[in-house]
Amino acid sequence: MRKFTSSLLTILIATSLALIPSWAEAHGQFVSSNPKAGSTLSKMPKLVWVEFDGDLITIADKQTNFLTVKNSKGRELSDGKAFVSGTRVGVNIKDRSATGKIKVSWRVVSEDGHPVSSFLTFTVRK
Ligand SMILES: [Cu+2]
Repeated sequence: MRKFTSSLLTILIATSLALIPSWAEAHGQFVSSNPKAGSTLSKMPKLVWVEFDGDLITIADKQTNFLTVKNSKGRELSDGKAFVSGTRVGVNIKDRSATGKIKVSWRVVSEDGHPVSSFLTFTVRK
């Protein structure tokens, strides 16, 4: 019964979140990323991820956590399929030829059920 109640609560929270525009607040805190924010690399990594200080909320069959990786022209470099593993959201890079300033943006649902969105940048210089 408790399990049913908590999953019902999760659905209710997620449904109400979908109706609220995203905003950045200090809920789930950014902890780390690959690549590091502000770093310079010689090649695009295969995988980009962002880590938070608590588990991200996922709901079966529904995407609640988003991560995009774009070049300076705004072209998406990932395969568009963000995946969550505990405290991390990651995405595979399909175009690893990109250079210049790369922007990693996210919108995730943090452990307390609140949406968190922000971004970081890194640079690829061959
Ligand atoms: Cu919160």
